[in-house]
Amino acid sequence: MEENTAAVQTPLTLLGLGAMGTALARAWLAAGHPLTVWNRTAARAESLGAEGATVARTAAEAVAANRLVVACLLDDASVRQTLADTDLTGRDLVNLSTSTPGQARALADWAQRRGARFVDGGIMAVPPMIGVEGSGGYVFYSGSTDLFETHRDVLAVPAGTRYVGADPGFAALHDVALLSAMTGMFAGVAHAFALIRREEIPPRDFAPLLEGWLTGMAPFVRLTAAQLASGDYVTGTESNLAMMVAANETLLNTAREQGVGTELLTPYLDLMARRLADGHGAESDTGVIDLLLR
Ligand code: FVH
Repeated sequence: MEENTAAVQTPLTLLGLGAMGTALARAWLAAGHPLTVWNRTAARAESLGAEGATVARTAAEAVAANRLVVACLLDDASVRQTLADTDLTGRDLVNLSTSTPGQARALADWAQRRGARFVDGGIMAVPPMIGVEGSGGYVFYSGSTDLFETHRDVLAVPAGTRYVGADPGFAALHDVALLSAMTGMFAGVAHAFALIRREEIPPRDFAPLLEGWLTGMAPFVRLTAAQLASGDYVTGTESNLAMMVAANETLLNTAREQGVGTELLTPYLDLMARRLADGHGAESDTGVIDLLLR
């Protein structure tokens, strides 16, 4: 993250002052960047006005104020609504609102047709991590390389930056891929806590065991990547599908014994069983990925 220095003071506009937008605004103000803000509900901009931001009355006025315009709004629809009556000619638009890759690509097309350069971003952080050195938070960016290079320093103020390519959909794709993996992990965690829920196992004692196990298992993603790259799902496999599918019966039976639903487990276990039935027992579960592709 940038030092609080007068040397780099790119003026910019921020549209959207929700929890994330407000955190971004405070980080840029703290770093000395002249900031114009706009929010649909004007009252949310008042405190930032008192902290040094210029508060625009309309989105059009905010966009007109600076070349660099950042949107951090609820979703794609709110970005479209907000930008509908603005003049984007000559603007560098950075969209940090969560979107699908398709929405990001369509927005990029739309913005470019209106005379703007465009970069999409996927924020891998929660508001308390924004502007905090060493928090580990970062933002995936993709789209116009020129825009990203021009504004790399100011974009690095709130959180680290990872530029993942000229395709404007790639930031959203990376973002959603990581969020989807996290969702699967949360599902597994919910099931694990449900298994012990009625026993005299304090969740607080169980939590460090769970954390340690998940941390220990995380590097397996590198084996998956290596197998996908080579197309060989056997080499490097230590726990093969035949063994895992057999063990899955114990997972399901334990859930039944504990009076716990299996709905969080069965979608994945069913795919493993299908892959085994297709004759891939010596492989790891990397082949499940191929079953998912439609
Ligand atoms: N907060 C988080 O933990 C996550 C971390 C990862 C990234 N997400 C994404 O960031 C976008 C903004 O999230 P947020 O936390 O700021 O969200 P809210 O606090 O709910 O604020 C939403 C803002 O969007 C404005 N808004 C909503 N609908 C419209 C609309 N139709 N037209 C104009 N503005 C709209 C809303 O305005 P208001 O309700 O105050 O008038 C807020 O400024 C988001 O994509 C997350 O997925 C955050």
